[in-house]
Amino acid sequence: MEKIPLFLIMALSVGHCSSASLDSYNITGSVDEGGQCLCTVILPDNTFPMHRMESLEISSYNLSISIQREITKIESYQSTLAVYLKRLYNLTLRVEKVETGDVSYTELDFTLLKLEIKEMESLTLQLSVSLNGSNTIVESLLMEIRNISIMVSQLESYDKNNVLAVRREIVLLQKRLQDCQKNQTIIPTLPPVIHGTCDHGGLVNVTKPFVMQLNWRGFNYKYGGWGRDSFVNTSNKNLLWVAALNTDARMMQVVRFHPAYDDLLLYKNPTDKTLSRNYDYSNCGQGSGMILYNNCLYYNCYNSRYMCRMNLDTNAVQRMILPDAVYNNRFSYAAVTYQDMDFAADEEGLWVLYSTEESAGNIVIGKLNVTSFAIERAWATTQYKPGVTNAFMICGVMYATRPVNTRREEIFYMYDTNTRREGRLSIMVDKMMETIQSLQYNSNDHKLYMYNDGYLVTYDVTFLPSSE
Ligand SMILES: *[C@@H]1O[C@H](CO)[C@@H](O)[C@H](O)[C@H]1NC(C)=O
Ligand SMILES: *[C@@H]1O[C@H](CO)[C@@H](O)[C@H](O)[C@H]1NC(C)=O
Ligand SMILES: *[C@@H]1O[C@H](CO)[C@@H](O)[C@H](O)[C@H]1NC(C)=O
Ligand SMILES: *[C@@H]1O[C@H](CO)[C@@H](O)[C@H](O)[C@H]1NC(C)=O
Ligand SMILES: *[C@@H]1O[C@H](CO)[C@@H](O)[C@H](O)[C@H]1NC(C)=O
Ligand SMILES: *[C@@H]1O[C@H](CO)[C@@H](O)[C@H](O)[C@H]1NC(C)=O
Ligand SMILES: *[C@@H]1O[C@H](CO)[C@@H](O)[C@H](O)[C@H]1NC(C)=O
Ligand SMILES: *[C@@H]1O[C@H](CO)[C@@H](O)[C@H](O)[C@H]1NC(C)=O
Ligand SMILES: *[C@@H]1O[C@H](CO)[C@@H](O)[C@H](O)[C@H]1NC(C)=O
Ligand SMILES: [Ca+2]
Repeated sequence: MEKIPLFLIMALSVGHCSSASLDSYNITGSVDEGGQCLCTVILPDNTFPMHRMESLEISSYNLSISIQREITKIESYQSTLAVYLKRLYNLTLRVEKVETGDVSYTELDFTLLKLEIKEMESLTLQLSVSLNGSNTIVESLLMEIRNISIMVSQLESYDKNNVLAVRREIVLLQKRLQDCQKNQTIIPTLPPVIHGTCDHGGLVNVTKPFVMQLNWRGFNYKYGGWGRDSFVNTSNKNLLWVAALNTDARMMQVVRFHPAYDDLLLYKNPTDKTLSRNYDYSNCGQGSGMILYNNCLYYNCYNSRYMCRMNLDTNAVQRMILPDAVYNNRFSYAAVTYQDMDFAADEEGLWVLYSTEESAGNIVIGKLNVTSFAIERAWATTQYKPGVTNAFMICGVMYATRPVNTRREEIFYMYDTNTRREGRLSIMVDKMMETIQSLQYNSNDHKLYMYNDGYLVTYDVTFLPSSE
């Protein structure tokens, strides 16, 4: 019996096993004929795969080291990611600001934004490569960065058409204007005419166009009108309105106002008035013949023979039928749609230029009584309305334009309501874009306001002296 532990120790030393596993071995003892004590130990597997176990241990150790390494890697990625996300958020905020027009953007801003986006993109790409592209967070990050990059490019290309280009144009034009003013001190000019009066001999010329800017809704909004309050004694000479029609070239749904000229230039401090209410479009406007007169916006009510008048203070909209007037694009102007009614204002009051079936499409000049909001007198001209591109009134005289070519327009026709006489004349008007969507005169500054395929343009008019 004394030998048993020896056997056991030997067996165990082979297996390098701990004593805890003793129970699992079948040990039987017996005494043979010679009185020797025999002990048999049956091991379930006498060749325990020690080498495999060892290699397993090493692998496991190797694995735990590499996992540890991956974990520290991921931790560092996560902190990098957090930084990136913060920067992305910052970028997004700034792009949004640029997009909503809260800031006046410059070329520098764009260059900076683009540089930063590029840097972020390359860093994130590196991250993605080292993570072997299997990380969804990094993938979505990359996608967001690419989205932002696309957005900035779009904004920039949009801007190229717009503010930057127009601003450069404005600077050039302003310089030319200054030059011109300097030269004018030498060249004798026509005597000045007091604004708001008719103490002159009629229209003789208009200046080169002065481009203000692109309308606030963008390049695609080619249709509409803009200007200031055209009432001689207006209480708000600084207020500017811009009515860009929807892209259907028909509906005026929203009108924007700026309190001053600088605000308009920088797209600042806008007030928008929406004319539709809960899918009711009846108070919306139709065509680009609208005008602001004595704090009221006058326009053709949508899809109707009615004239609309919205009070800017109360937002109340009054409607009045324009008897016999055709509407819904029956006799609009050449190259523009739905301008069946063209409102005009001058030193003598408010007018509406329209056509009737009886007039066979020729222009009818109606004088509006703003108290009763009705036509108090009308004059029939012999000028076919679709044969002219637009018209405006100065001192009771209607002037109409027609195209010479894509860059030039001619004021070629006039009708004097004071004498009931019509006549021909030829005053050339340079234009920036091809189509005149709206053209009206403002007696407070002797300017013509033109909406030229989305661009806001003004001209100064010159009059003959009254002695002539
Ligand atoms: C040990 O072996 C005997 C005979 O070989 C068998 O009867 C017995 O059940 C075994 N005991 C264990 C715990 O395996
Ligand atoms: C464990 O890591 C060492 C050193 O990196 C290497 O030599 C060995 O082959 C690895 N063993 C296994 C099983 O991966
Ligand atoms: C965005 O980052 C710029 C410069 O790093 C910093 O001046 C600005 O305050 C940040 N804006 C926000 C909203 O975190
Ligand atoms: C990335 O995965 C490929 C196979 O999908 C592999 O060959 C390559 O070694 C991996 N790279 C890294 C850095 O893990
Ligand atoms: C990226 O833009 C696409 C389409 O403009 C949009 O479907 C996607 O959700 C945007 N992805 C992110 C991460 O903003
Ligand atoms: C003004 O006069 C100068 C010299 O007389 C001339 O070079 C320049 O072109 C003129 N500018 C304009 C706008 O007429
Ligand atoms: C009218 O004005 C334009 C632009 O200022 C000028 O070039 C032209 O000579 C003027 N025409 C007349 C008849 O004064
Ligand atoms: C404008 O005001 C002046 C003086 O207050 C007045 O004589 C004139 O009739 C007014 N014009 C209009 C169109 O109301
Ligand atoms: C304008 O209408 C009002 C109210 O109907 C009337 O009292 C006034 O005489 C009209 N004015 C003219 C010039 O007809
Ligand atoms: Ca007009």
